[in-house]
Amino acid sequence: MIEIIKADITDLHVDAIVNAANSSLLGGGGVDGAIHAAAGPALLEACRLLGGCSEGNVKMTAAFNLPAKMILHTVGPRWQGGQAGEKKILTSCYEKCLQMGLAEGATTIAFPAISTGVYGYPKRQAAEIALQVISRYQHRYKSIFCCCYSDSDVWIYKKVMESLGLS
Ligand code: AR6
Repeated sequence: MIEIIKADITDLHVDAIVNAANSSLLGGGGVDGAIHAAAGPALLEACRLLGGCSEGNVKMTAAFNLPAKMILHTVGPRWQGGQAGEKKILTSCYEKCLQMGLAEGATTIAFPAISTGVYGYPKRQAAEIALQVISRYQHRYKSIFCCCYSDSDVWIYKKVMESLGLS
């Protein structure tokens, strides 16, 4: 099942939450900053051991003080106008997180709107990619949450769900 919700992803009791990180994996602003702040300093120590992560890939840590069981850290593309492979990279982020979640036994997973904050990816286009990939995996999870941080993002996701025939 695909569920569009408005929430702070750090509050969610799910098996896996996805972090929209940068390639250092050493923290930042936005959802990354919120996850590190809520998980506690042990998360940074765990991330230091991972040796970074390239765009479109994913690395996993425990979730420490968060209610989730694991964090899947993925690095989305920086928007550069759309001709720099951004779509392929963002697709890869969603696919690799969903694959790793399955491999780790997750049945519930929550995604933020990867790349749509600091990295500037147009929100509707990003939601289309997110929902296209997620729809291919929805039957392999109990719930896949699209965790929006604003009412306007919820609206965009719901519109895209309708336009893709998913609602
Ligand atoms: N829960 C859910 N969603 C959130 C939360 C939260 N607590 N906080 C922000 N969002 P961004 P990016 C939404 O900028 O664009 C960091 O510095 C936010 O409204 O967090 O992938 C990293 O270290 C937006 O819709 O990630 C990188 O350097 C979405 O999360 C860089 O930003 C993603 O916004 C990554 O940029």
